[in-house]
Amino acid sequence: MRIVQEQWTEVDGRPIIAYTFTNDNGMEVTCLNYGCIITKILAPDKYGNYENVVLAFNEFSPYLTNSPYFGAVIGRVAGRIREASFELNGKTYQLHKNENSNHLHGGQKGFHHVVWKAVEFSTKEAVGVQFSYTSPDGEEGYPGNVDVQVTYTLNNQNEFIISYHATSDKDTPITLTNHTYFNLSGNLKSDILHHRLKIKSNQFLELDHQFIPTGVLLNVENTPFDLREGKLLKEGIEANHPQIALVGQGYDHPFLLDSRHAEEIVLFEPESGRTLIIETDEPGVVVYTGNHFPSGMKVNGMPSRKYLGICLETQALPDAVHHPHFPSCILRAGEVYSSMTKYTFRVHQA
Ligand code: G6D
Repeated sequence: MRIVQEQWTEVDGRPIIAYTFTNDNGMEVTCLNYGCIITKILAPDKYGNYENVVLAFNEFSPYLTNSPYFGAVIGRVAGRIREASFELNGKTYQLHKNENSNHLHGGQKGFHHVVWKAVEFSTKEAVGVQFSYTSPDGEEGYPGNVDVQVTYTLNNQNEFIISYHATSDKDTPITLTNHTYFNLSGNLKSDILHHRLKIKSNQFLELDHQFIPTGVLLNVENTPFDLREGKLLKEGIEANHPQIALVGQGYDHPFLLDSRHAEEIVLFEPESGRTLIIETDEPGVVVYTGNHFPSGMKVNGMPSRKYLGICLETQALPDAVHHPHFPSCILRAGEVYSSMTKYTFRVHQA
């Protein structure tokens, strides 16, 4: 087990450090104390080649401006909040409108733009870093002083675990996730169209033209959203379905998970044999197939294009503050928000 620190730059006079942890098999994770951004995961293919399986920038400055949230923690509330406002305990709160009239991914200064305090740790079995931040009362319009910890842990079973913990001195909505884009081909040898995705989910959320849940839960049966037996992403992305077309011919949808910690999400890339198993205690996962990237962007040093990576954002359902029939995202004052997602990297022959 090894941890290496490297200072990349400074933001507001604070050092931005890259932490690279390596397990005894050679699997490697690199992350920044800026936005808890994961910039690299080296995972083996079926021939034992370790290659990067996540989208990132090769330099820091794009993370300050036009990042599509590559690798970042998302909060206070992941997803969109309609009209950037919500009512809680009889009071209406107005959030930062950072996408038209709506609030997206925690706002202008969401957790992806925060310099986090970092404390690394290493044992015989695991290595990692604990990030922490106190979001002050009123930040981006949210109530409560919220203490957040995000812990990244890599062990020798090639499991990468993200755990989240938060407390607040006032009732407040909170939905944390990680916005890493995976591409298991390794070093972006291809896009994700020939990846296979399996999700144990019978229902997904209908979106409106602003990509915000309408509140309607749709059955996956006989639709491109039926991933229960696994599906080639190309087949789903190219399907003729109004919800696929709505978001730019792809997925950008929340799925309700039917199980917890039972291989509920499996992504497979046949050429490399890389398999990513995602298990979580969250009720949902937002699947985003990179249908929109800012033009002129370089990803891992290459010109960006559609479908270069897939996000599997395990989380509570977006816009839950406006849908009482969704699992609640309200953290009560004095209670504890706790969430964990495990990413297990394996190899399988096709
Ligand atoms: C687009 O609608 C999608 C979001 O789901 C995604 O998180 C973002 O791009 C990066 O806005």
